Amino acid sequence: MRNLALARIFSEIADMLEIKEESIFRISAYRRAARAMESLTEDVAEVAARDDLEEIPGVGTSTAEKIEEYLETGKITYYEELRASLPPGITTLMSVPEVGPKTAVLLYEKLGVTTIDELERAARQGLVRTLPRMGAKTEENILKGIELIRRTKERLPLGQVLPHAKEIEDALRALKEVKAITLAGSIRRMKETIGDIDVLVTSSRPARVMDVFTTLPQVQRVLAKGPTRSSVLLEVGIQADVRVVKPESFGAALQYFTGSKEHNVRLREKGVRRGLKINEYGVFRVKDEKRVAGRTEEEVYAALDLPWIPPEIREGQGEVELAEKGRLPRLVELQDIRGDLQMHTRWSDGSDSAEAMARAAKERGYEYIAITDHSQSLKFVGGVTVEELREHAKLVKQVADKVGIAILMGTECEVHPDGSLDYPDEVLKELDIVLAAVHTRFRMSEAEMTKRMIKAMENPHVDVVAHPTGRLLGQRESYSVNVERLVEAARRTGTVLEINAGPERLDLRDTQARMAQERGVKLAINTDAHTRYQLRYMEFGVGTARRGWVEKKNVINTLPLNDLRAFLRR
Ligand code: DGT
Ligand code: CA
Ligand code: CA
Ligand code: ZN
Repeated sequence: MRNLALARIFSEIADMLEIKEESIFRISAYRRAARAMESLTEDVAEVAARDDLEEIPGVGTSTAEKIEEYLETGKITYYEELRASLPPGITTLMSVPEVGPKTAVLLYEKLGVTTIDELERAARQGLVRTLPRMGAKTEENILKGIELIRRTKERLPLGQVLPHAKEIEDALRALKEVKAITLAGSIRRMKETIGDIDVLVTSSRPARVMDVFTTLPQVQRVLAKGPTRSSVLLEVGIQADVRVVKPESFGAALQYFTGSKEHNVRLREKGVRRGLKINEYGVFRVKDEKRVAGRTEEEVYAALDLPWIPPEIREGQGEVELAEKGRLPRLVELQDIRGDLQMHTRWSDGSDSAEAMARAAKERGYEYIAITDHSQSLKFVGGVTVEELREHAKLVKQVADKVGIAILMGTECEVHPDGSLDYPDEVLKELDIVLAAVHTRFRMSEAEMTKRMIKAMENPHVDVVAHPTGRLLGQRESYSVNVERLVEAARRTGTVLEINAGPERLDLRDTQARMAQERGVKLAINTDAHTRYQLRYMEFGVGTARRGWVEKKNVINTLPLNDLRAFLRR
């Protein structure tokens, strides 16, 4: 799929136009196009083949032409020309959080910096602070930003990797020589970032599988090719490994290569105590090497007197002990989700109408949704005024009737630095659901931020705290906040904490969600969709919840509508 490559190009074009101080309309058109490419669920080449590019929200005539040029020729002339007109490396510098277009140009012109390594050196030597408008604080933030991209560079967010992994899986499954195929490794465990893609196959002709795999169009470079195992580097910048195993070993291999290492160590220890050896080929009796299991994963666990353990909790965090006692939690499943309680429309910064969102939600089989646009002070994302909010509430009723889905009228209400909310109580009172969130003034001390958020939770109209820590994977650390104290306050005030399913958020993260559940806090799993396509992010939120051992009974958007309404009214 070329979608992500195009997203990257459009966002780089926007960066370059920003450097050139072009009109903000053109810049935001490219940013919108980049976002559209990122969230498009089908292959952009297929949309182009139907001649429907301009139907994609966020794609206009000019960007559609560029997409076609790219699909036909593999490049975009306009992009190449822009690049050639700027000093080298400027957009690379802009990939560092804290470095905007003006700063990038300044760094290049005054310090001759063109790479991230050079930028790091200059910052360490204290040269950055000597530039106009910069100080020691900016310099320190630049170094932190560099460290952040270094740390996350070799791993990619699950949401970015999974579509590519599924493409490979589908391409190989289509071969008549392939009998069984599954994704293993951290993808199967739904970890928030992925180091590489692991695929397992059983096949009558391994050599054919290897040939097809190593010549897939997504492959940039073949790293290793063998008779039953190959590794490639994909265009998106991640490695993929495919292994062909024997049918009698498929379950054992799946168990082994799903990991985690820590989980596997626990199992092997358990095996040793029973005179069993466990490896990727099967489970064997030590005394006579007899194979006792291997064809299915269930068999492997059963050989150890264990029930099958869901991949998401195979992290060596107590799951084996619980399985021994037969007390594994009943983890929430995607099918349990009856609605999505955070989404944005064109009324603030979303790309679709409330009706389009409602229709897409209904198609997913949801019983209800909440429309939660941004509140009035967030002008940069089209925050909704009180008058507009009341108007929207009326419109939402009509949309609900027309589409045939229940719609809760809500808001994602900004929490001011002093902990007060962005709408007065009498307005909040009229809404079906109030999400409170922080999008401004991130740089408070931990004590101040914690106080700010707890104050918001103490408002009786606040039902949910959205993306409680504010982190953006690989882009921004969470703001300083004491999550334990948030959880404690949530329990005390009966406030629900969100697991935001956006692949760059996943916030609360797995371990925090687990702590919240243990301390008696209810959770909501919401996509925060800004286009109708992003409703599919629910999968990542559910994956994160499962990794946090979260049970259905603790997730409010698994409740039938009436129970949910009663819960929100309490
Ligand atoms: P990743 O790729 O870093 O996101 O994480 P994984 O878990 O996919 O790790 P990966 O790809 O290195 O290996 C896949 C699985 O194979 C891993 O979860 C457990 C198993 N595995 C790999 N190497 C070892 C090892 O040295 N010992 C054991 N027990 N298991 C291993
Ligand atoms: Ca892996
Ligand atoms: Ca691997
Ligand atoms: Zn938001």
